[in-house]
Amino acid sequence: MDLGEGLRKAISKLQGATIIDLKTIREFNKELQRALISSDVELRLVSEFTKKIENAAIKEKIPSGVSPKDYITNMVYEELVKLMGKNYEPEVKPKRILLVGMYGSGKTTTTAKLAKFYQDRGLSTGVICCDIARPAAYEQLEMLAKQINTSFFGIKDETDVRKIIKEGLKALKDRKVIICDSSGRSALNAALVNEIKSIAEEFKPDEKLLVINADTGQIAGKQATEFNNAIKITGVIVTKMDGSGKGGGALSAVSAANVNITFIGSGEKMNALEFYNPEKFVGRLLGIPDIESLIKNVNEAIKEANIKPEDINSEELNFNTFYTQLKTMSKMGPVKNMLGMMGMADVPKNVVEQGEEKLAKYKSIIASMTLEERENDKLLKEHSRIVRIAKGSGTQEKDVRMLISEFNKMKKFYEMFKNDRNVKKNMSKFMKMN
Ligand SMILES: Nc1nc2c(ncn2[C@@H]2O[C@H](COP(=O)(O)OP(=O)(O)O)[C@@H](O)[C@H]2O)c(=O)[nH]1
Ligand SMILES: [Mg+2]
Repeated sequence: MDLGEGLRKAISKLQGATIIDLKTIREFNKELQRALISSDVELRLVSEFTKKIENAAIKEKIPSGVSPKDYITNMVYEELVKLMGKNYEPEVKPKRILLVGMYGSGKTTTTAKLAKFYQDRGLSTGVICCDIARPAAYEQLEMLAKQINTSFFGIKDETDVRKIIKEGLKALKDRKVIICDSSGRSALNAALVNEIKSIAEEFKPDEKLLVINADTGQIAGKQATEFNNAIKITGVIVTKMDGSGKGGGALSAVSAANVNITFIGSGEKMNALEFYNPEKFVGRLLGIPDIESLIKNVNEAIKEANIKPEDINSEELNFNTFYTQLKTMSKMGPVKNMLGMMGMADVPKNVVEQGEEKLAKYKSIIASMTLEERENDKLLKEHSRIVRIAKGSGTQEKDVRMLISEFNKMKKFYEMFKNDRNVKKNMSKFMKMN
């Protein structure tokens, strides 16, 4: 369970609460603490954090019209945002940047992304390969550098990092921004620490950024502490935020090293680099819909799939609307994470991911229903109707039953959806944008 999941669990437990009393808050805080501690957030920080929530919840009056759940959720969100630092705005000026981190965290990719970032803003850039551990590190960075049209420096099979840096700085002396990639290990050991210290001494970087993969949980804090002890890092980059990880470990890392997140890596492509934004980050962590990226993704999907807003907006689900809904949802299927961002994390996946063939079958089954049956699904409890519909549509009884079962799943989801104010709010916002 990552941090976000733990926090979401705690928040969902509040759902039933009608009044906020000390007991409810303490129970909630216990869950919060468990989630934060299991993500290696410092104990002191955890206790400060939950104390604040307890105080605010007990002393502050909950405004009328706000449910306790929404109120506390929002408070947790705001506290986390505070904990997670400010918006990042990189200074576009000549500088040297050193990237460090574990093996596979995304250092080499990010080295090139950063070079492209500064280059796109008018500064000449160059990259140095100082990864002496991984056999193909040289070729990987060389290839990426070629791809983005930036200068590359490396010495193949050289193991003296000081020598690489010295010569690299000479070769790239006319470059405004120089970014240095370094070796990773699966665990930080004395050899790597010494190597990184040597690089930092020789390279004299203005920024020393720790690269963390978004699905790093527990150990991110320890990594940050160790790298910080070795070279005093100045910031964190969280990569692979486009994947399943939600960046839970970053909270531990920034609190352990007392630095901020700078950039977010959001894909393998060279332009998949975003400025860190705490609201967005924490929203994602907690499963609170991220309306900005949502709108963007949804708009793209809608354009692609030619979906009309009224296709989604129906609040009543019957067999008349089911087919359209199904079709819409299956068209949206390819937009990864979208439903999750909308707060619809519990949407039945197998209902959303329908094949064309199955959809066609469902269409003919629904066409064989009477008008009455389409509006009132309860009628389909009668066996004789199912037999008739199967015959009429040239399908099997089991196909009809399957359709009914998926209809019921969707219906359940619709009920939940109708009752969840967050989802509704976002949905209507999203509908207005289209
Ligand atoms: N999806 C995704 N993949 C990434 C991202 N950053 C890096 N990767 C991929 O992760 C893998 C490891 O990256 P690499 O830069 O070689 O990591 P290093 O070992 O730290 O240098 C590569 O396959 C990259 O393409 C990202 O932001 N999103
Ligand atoms: Mg690498």
